[in-house]
This record gives sequence, structure tokens and C-alpha cells, in this order.
Amino acid sequence: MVSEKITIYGHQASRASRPYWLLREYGLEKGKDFIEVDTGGPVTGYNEVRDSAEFLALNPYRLIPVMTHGEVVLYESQAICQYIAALLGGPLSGQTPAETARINMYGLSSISNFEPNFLPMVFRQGGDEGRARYTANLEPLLSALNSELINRDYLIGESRGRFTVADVMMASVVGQYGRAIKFDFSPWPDVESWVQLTTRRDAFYPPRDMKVKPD
Ligand SMILES: N[C@@H](CCC(=O)N[C@@H](CS)C(=O)NCC(=O)O)C(=O)O
Repeated sequence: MVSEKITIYGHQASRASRPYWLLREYGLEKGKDFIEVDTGGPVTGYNEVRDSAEFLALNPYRLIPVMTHGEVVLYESQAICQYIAALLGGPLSGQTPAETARINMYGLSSISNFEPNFLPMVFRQGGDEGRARYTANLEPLLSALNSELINRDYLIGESRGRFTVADVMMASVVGQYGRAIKFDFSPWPDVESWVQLTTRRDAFYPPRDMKVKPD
């Protein structure tokens, strides 16, 4: 499907799960169509990759995921997902400049609005008090997302919408983290059904044995 293999640095139980989900949505297979480089972490154990000169040349910030595709080198999970969608095209990608811009908008919103409140709960930061505070922060955000999903299945497209990279990016945060912490979405029924629709797809599989750090 792609003439040159995409390489993703990062393991499934990290933000690299976002491009891996998208690659699977395109029917691409690990090893055959794309390469996964184990950069170590809490699940796979730590290794030296991230301290290597090769890796730091790709991302001087030392963070995963990183993608290489021929001469193209990208870090930031949202940028990587949007590159893959632009490269492989089809209904998962933006069909017009407006759709592409809205896809970018949801990618940015996922990491600027939702991630700073969901991720600390995954790592149980602040214990019960932290969870209450992050949940309170999320209430207006989830109400806003719910209003965007009323009468829709997906974020982008006409009528009820169609599944796109925008859903992959947003559900990688709201859906994946929300499910990991058993977040109660019931006050936001349209978000709840969208979480179910997106994260029950075959191509989505969360890092089941993700270990979370205690406080
Ligand atoms: N905004 C970045 C965040 C990247 C990031 O913080 N990655 C984490 C892993 S999910 C990381 O590399 N942390 C440092 C470490 O694990 O040593 C993205 O979405 O790609």
C-alpha cells in the first residue's frame, strides 16, 4: 500500500498507539507494511534507544512517538497521524481544505483540552482529590464535545459523519484514557456512544497491560 515502509518509534502503551491505530485502520500490518521500533517504557522495559544519537537526531526532545518515512521525519502524535492520513488518503482523511482544517482542530483540541485532564487520572496523579479536580475540569469540555456529537456518529463529514483520523486522535485521548480509568460518560450520552463506536472498532486495541504509576 505504501512503497516505502513507515517506521514508528514507540510502543503500543504510549502515545504511539495513535498512529498504530490509524495504520491498522488502513489495513496495514506491523512488520509487513510498517515497522515498530521498541523504544522501551513501563510495559516493555527500558532500553537505550531513546538515548542513542540516531534517535536524538530524529527527535531532540527525546519523546515518542517519532515517525520516519523516507526522508520525512516527524514527532508529535497528531502531526504523525495527519501525515499518514494525507499520505494514504481515502475517507479517513480530509476531503476538502475545510475538513482537513477541522481534523487538525480536533487533533489540537484533543491534546490541549482533554489530554491534560485525562492523562493525570490514568497515572492517578493527586489520588482521589486529583481525580475529582480533573473530572470537574472535564465537565464543560465534555458538554462541549457532546454538543458537537448530537445527532452524529463521528466528528467530521455530512449528516451523521464518517469515521476519520479526527476520531482516531480524539478517541485516543477521550475514549482510550476514559475507558482505562472507567470514566463515567453517562452525563454525556452522545460522547458515550461515540466512545463505544470508536473504541470498539477492530483496529483499535488498547495497551491492555499498561501499568500505571502510583502517586
Ligand atoms: N505531545 C507529544 C507528547 C509526547 C510524549 O510526551 N511522549 C511520552 C510517552 S507517551 C514520552 O516520550 N515521555 C518521555 C519518556 O517516556 O521518557 C505527542 O503527542 O507526541
